[in-house]
This record gives sequence, structure tokens and C-alpha cells, in this order.
Amino acid sequence: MPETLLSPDEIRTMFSRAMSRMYRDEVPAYGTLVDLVRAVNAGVLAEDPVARDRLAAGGALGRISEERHGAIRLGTAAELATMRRLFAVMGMAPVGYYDLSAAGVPVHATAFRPLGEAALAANPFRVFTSLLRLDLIADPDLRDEAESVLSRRTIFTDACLALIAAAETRGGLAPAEGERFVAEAIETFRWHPVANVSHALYRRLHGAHRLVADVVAFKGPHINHLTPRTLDIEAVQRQMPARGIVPKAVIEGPPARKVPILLRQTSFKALEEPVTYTDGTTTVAGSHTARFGEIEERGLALTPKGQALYDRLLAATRAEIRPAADGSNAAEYIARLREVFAAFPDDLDTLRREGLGYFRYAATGRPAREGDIALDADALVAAGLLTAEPIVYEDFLPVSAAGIFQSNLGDDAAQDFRANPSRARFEADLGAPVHDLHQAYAEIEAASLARARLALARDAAIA
Ligand code: OOG
Ligand code: NI
Repeated sequence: MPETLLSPDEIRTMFSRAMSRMYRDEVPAYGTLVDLVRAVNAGVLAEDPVARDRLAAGGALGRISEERHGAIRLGTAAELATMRRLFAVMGMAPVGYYDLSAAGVPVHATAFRPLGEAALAANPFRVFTSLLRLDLIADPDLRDEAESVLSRRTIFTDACLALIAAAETRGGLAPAEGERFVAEAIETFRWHPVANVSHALYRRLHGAHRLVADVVAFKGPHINHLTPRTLDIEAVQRQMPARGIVPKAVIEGPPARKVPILLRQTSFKALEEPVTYTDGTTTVAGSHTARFGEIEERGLALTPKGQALYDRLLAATRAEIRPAADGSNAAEYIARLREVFAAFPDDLDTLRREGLGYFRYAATGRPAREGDIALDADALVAAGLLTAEPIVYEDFLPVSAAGIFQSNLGDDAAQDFRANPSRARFEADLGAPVHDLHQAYAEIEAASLARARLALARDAAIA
């Protein structure tokens, strides 16, 4: 009899735990941050039964302490395509296209994450995955050299590639294979203290853009941060210095609000780590700054209408004042952001009735009558027949991502690339289209409404 296969959800949880263990070893400050986030989350849940019930209703209570995202940066189309197959083994699909060139960072990206409610509730582990765009590098000689260095490296172990192929042909992995797969896959994300290039080439790559050096100079796409989810980002931010971690001055994303929307993030500065550079004969002891820590708080997922309002208000704020990298105008920026975002409704009812966010509907159990069934969702909620709970945002924000990139690459890292989205090229390199970010939420909302309406209809038939 064939052995039972592990579910992709199980493999994802094994992988996410293994990654967290590895990053705790490699970057001790990450472990400190995880411990702090746990303590703050436990405090919030103990003090705020409403928040606890809301999380429990959305199926999110169990996942909070497991929840984290990571980020990697890849160098070639082939690496990206294989990475898609690797993540597919653990039920992670590419969602969304992020063009960071507009923000002065020469990459474009997607996020690999589970789709669907059950998989997200099991473990929402995500990896923000960027692909370097050498086409945005001006110097043609440097571009050729970078391409040739990248074309010679292999970032996956042979055993990892064999297990990906086995999972594809057999539709999954048996338990022992799953364990082996996780151990092999982790190798790709490990830090390599010996660079892939000479110190001279590192300097030139670094001169073109720090990010180019971070991708091209190394043997693999080291995981550059791992981010736990907190229920109170302001509290964690306040308590970080007492634990010896200095956060960046401004939290990226929307201001503090009664109803959290989208995503708020902050990070601590990247470490300067010792690296040996070598051209095969001469070695140079140097350093590189890449890996950092980050925390995030997640709120309501916004519809395209809500997202457009968010984008407009953020752009309006940033047209007036931009947070300086040294934190010198942090208070002014935060104050202005709050003022401008006063135009964004801040109660769940208005957010839903104005179609700004996505909601999960459920029948309250109050007896429905024949005529009720024809009412629209808003009327059903108003009549007390349906509840509507906010759906959590599972994705990323390009402006925040650019802020995070910048804060750990150094303050002079922004360059003036023309906004230059290239989604078709990205999807060709990926070997598949990316899933539409909004469709994933719209489907969850629509399915919940259909289920709730069925329950009402059954109810009315019995009455
Ligand atoms: C990724 C930055 C994006 C986030 O949370 O927005 C990101 C990177 O620095 O490689 O992780
Ligand atoms: Ni991040």
C-alpha cells in the first residue's frame, strides 16, 4: 500500500519552523524580537477579549504565534522558476506583482503564500521574493559580469531538486521525504560567509546598487529577514530599545487607527557581518550588511476602492513630507499622516457599507423569513441576520516594502529609476502568471456570503 502523503500545509509548517530555528541561530536579535512579540501578543489577548474573540472567529487565534514572513532576493529567471516549484511543494503560490523600480530599488517581486481560508488558517507563512533587474543597471560591462557570475551559481541542492520533481510526479511527499525536503530546501536560504566574487568586483557591484551586490556577490539567496506578526506594533516598537534593539523611527504603512487596515511594519537595522571575498587566489576579509529584523501588524484587507483611497492619502502625505532616514522629522510625518488619513473611515460598519474592505459573512442564527432572502448583504447585517467580520490582509505594500529595503540597505541606496513595471516579463521568468491579489479576498468574501445565504434559506424553509 502506498504511504500516506504529507499535506502541503504540514510541509509548510515544518519549513517555517525550521527557517525560524535557523534564523534564531544566525541572527540572535530575531529570537529576542520573537520573544518580545509573544509577550506583547499574550498581553493584548488577555486584556482585550473583543480582539481575542474577533481573532478566534476568523480562525486566526491559533495561527498568531506561528505567523511570520520572510524575504529573499533572486538573481536569475531560472532561480525564480525553480523557487516557484519549491514553494508549490508546501502549498505556496505566487500572489501579486510588486514593482519596486518606482521606489528606486532595481527589483520586481511577488509573494509566495497559501491561498484559501483553510490553508491560511493552518499556517499563513509567506515569502516576499524579489528578482534582481540587471536591465536597470547602467554600466553594460558590469551587467555582463554580474550575469556571468549568476549563471555559474547553483542555489538548490541536487537532493532538493530531486524531491521537488518527486513531489510533482507523485502529488506530494511521504513523511520521511518531507523531512528530507525541508532540510535540503533550508540550505538554499542559509547565510554564506564566503562570497562568490572578489572584493574588487563586490565594490563595483555595490557601487552600482547595494542590492546588486547583495544578490550577485553571494552563493545563495540568504533569507534577509523573518517577521513575526504582532497584535500591537506600537507596544513592541516602544519596548524594543529596552531589549537592545533599535527600531527605525517611523512605522511604515497607515497611521495608528481604531480599525487597523492593511499592514503596518517596522524593522531594526541590518547587521554588519564579516565576509571573506575571494577570486580563487587572493582573499580579502571584509563585511556586508544585509540581514535585519522586522515586525508587522495586520488589519483589514481593502478592496480596489479602499486600496485606491489608501494609495491616494499616502501619496498626498508623502508629497508634503517624507520620513527622513535618520528619523529627524518622524514626529511631523506621523502627525501629518494622521491628519490626512482622517479622510479614511475608521469604523467597521462604514468601511463595509462604503465597499472599502473585505468581510467574512456568517448567519447569526436569528430566524429568517421568506422575504429576508432577497435582501442584500448590508440589509441582512442591519436586520441582525448576518455578522460581518473583517478579512485580514495577507499581502504586502510596495511603498512600505521600498521603505524596508531602504532602511536596511543604507540611506543613500535610493536611485532614480523610472517607474518601469514589467509584469509580463516577470511572469515569463516565473513560468506562471501571478494570482490576482484582490481576487483571492473577493473569493473568500463571496464564498462566505453564499454559505451564509444558504443557511438563511434553510432556516426560512423550516419556519
Ligand atoms: C524585502 C522587503 C519587503 C516587506 O515586508 O515589505 C518586505 C527585502 O528587503 O528583500 O519584506
Ligand atoms: Ni518584510
